[in-house]
Amino acid sequence: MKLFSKLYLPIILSAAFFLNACTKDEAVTVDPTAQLIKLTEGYATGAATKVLVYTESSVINTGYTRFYLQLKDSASGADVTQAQVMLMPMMDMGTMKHSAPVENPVSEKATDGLFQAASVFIMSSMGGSWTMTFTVRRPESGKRGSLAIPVTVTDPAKATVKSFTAADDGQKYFIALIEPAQPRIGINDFEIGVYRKATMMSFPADSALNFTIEPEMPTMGHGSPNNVNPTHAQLGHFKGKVNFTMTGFWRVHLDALHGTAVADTTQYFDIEF
Ligand SMILES: [Cu+2]
Repeated sequence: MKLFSKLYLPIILSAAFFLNACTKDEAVTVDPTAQLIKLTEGYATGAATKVLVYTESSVINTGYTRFYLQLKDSASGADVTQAQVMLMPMMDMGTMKHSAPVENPVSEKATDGLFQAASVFIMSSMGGSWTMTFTVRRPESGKRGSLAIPVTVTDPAKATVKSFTAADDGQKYFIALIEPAQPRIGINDFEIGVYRKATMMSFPADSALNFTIEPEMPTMGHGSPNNVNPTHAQLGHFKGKVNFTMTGFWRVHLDALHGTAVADTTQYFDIEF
């Protein structure tokens, strides 16, 4: 009997725990904003919609920044899960204004109650003041309105957005490092967002460039094998693999080409972990 209980009690206990955990999971609805930071909230005046703005960090750096919007009807307070959402970042530099690359939500339907978008802040607030305008259009009423918020943008210790003027076509391009966000030893996802400056107000995603990457540990004089050059996936996002064989300071050199015509060979991303 003693042996029996010793053997089976842990099994019975873990089974009970497991069943309990299952029923609990079904009852509790997961808050989609639990891992996010609420930046601010306000009203998209004209659209009768309250806009709650979430980000992944309370500090907004230059580079690729995701925004998560939760919308509520300003009269009823009910969740709004169907809407057209558009972002417009604007930097006022005193003598001139310019925008930045944006990714509007890919669908008019919210995912887990959130509309996900992104912007690439190409300068810090040292150079002027950023305003992000969220425009919401409610399809059932056709009502449209906007919420504009000030955004303070700081430069991170290591830049995650680079720009160059291409040697072959004379166009200006912005490259934002998206992955690895949490670098580790071994093969990491490598992802960049690529945008062309069409005008001061328009920075469309670009898929025409192709890239080669080469990681280097500058202080140790070696690189790494088995890297995969990033290729275009969608919306100007290029995906590849980068191999960090040890911790420390890595410089990932990035060459940009149009076919075989060299566009730029001067850029790199520094990554330290
Ligand atoms: Cu600027």
